Amino acid sequence: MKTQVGIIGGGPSGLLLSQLLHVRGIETVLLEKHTREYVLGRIRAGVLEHGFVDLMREANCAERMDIEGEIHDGFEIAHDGIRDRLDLKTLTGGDTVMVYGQTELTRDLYDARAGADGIVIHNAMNVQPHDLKSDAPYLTYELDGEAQRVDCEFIIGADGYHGVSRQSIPKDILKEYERVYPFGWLGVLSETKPVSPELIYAKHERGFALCSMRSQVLSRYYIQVPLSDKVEDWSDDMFWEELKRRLPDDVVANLVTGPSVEKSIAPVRSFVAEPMRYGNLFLAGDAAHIVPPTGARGLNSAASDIQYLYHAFVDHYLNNDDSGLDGYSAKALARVWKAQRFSWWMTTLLHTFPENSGYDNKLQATDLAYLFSSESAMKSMAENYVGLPY
Ligand code: FAS
Ligand code: PHB
Repeated sequence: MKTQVGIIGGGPSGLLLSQLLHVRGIETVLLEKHTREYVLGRIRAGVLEHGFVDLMREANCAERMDIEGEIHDGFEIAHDGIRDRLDLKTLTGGDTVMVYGQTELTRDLYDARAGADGIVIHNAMNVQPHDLKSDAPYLTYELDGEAQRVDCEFIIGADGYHGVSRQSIPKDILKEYERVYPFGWLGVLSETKPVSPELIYAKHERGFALCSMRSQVLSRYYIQVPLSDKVEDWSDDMFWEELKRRLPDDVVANLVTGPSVEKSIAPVRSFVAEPMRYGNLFLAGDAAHIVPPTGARGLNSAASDIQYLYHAFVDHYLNNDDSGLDGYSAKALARVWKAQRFSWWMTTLLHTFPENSGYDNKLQATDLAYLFSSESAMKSMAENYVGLPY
C-alpha cells in the first residue's frame, strides 16, 4: 500500500490529523493496534480549549460537539470551606472552554474517517517504522498474522506514551524530561446530575478533588489518592464519602451519588521528549508529552501539535513550502513546555504533598490567596486554561 502520510495511533491526535489532511486532499493511512471499541472505552479528557473546538470544526467533525458540548465561561476553586470563581470569559476578553468528552470527540472522528472512506486499520499488530532518515520511509505491521507494508513520504507517531514511535528515535538523539508526582487520581464516572453547572477544583488537607461532568446526566469526579492505592481498594461508597470530606458543605448538599459506570486510577506525571522530529518521523500528542490532568492540558497539547502539523503538510503539499515541517519540533515544544509549566503550577497549587514542610504549605496557601487577590494573577491562570495562542 502507498500513501502520503502514514499515521501510527488511532487516538484523538492521529484521527484529527488524518481527518484534517483529508479535508485538504492529502492522503493518509492510519494504523491502530486496538479495536475501535477498545479505544472508545478509555475514559479520559473532558475539557477542550477553544482552539481544539475550532480544529474540530475545520475538520468538519463538530456537528455533534456543537449540539451536545457545553460552553463553560468559568470554573470554581473550593478551599477552606469556600468557593472562589475564575471568570474565564471576562478575564480573557471572551474566550471560553467546551466540556465534551474525549470519548465522544474520538467517536466523531472515527465516524468522519469512515464517512470519507478513510483508511483506518484496526488490530494492526507489531507496527514498525523504517528508513526514517530516507525520503522513502515505510511502515510494516501484521494483520490477521499476515505481514503488511505501507510506503509513505512521512510518518506521524501519534501512538501515545507507550507507543513504538518515540522508541524509534536513537537514544543518543532523544532527550527525555520527567517528573513523577507522589499520588494518582482516582476517577469515577456516574450517571448522575453534576453537582454544579461548572467544574469545581477542590484544595483540601485530605487531598485534591475535582467535580467535572460529561453532560447534564453524566458526572465525572476525581480524588487524589496515594500512589500505593489500587482501584479495588475503593468501593463506590468509600469514594463518595471521601469526596464529600473534601468539598464545602454547600456543594455536598447538592451532590447526587450513584453507582460508578467507570472507576480507574490515573498516574500523575509530567513528561517531554525532544526533539519531536527525527528525519521524516514526527511525534504528536502523548507520544511526545504527558501532563498531570489538573490543568486539562493533555488532550489540548495534542491538539496544538496537530494544528502545527496540519498547516505544515498543507504548506508542503499545496504550497511547496517546508518551513512548517522544518520548524515543527521547536514550535510545538515551545507551546508544550508552557502547558507543562501551567500543569505543574496548578498541580502544585491544589494537591497535598506529603513531604511538604510547614513552610511549603504556607507558600501553597499564599499562592492561592494571591491568585484571587490579583486581577493579573487570575488573568494569567485564565489565559492558560482557555489555551494560549497557537
Ligand atoms: P492516545 O494514547 O490517546 O492514543 C494513542 C493510540 O495509539 C492509542 O489508541 C493506542 O492504542 C495506539 N497505539 C499505541 N501503540 C501503538 C502501536 N505500537 N501501534 C499502533 N497503535 C498504537 N487529558 C486531559 O486533558 N484531561 C484528563 O482528565 C485526562 N485524563 C487522562 C487519563 C488517563 C488514564 C490517560 C492515560 C490520559 C489522560 N489524559 C487527560 C490525557 C489524554 O487525554 C491524552 O492527552 C490524549 O489521549 C492524547 O491523545 P493521543 O496523543 O492520541 O494519545
Ligand atoms: C475531566 O472532566 O475528566 C477533567 C476536567 C478537567 C481537568 C481534568 C479532568 O482538569
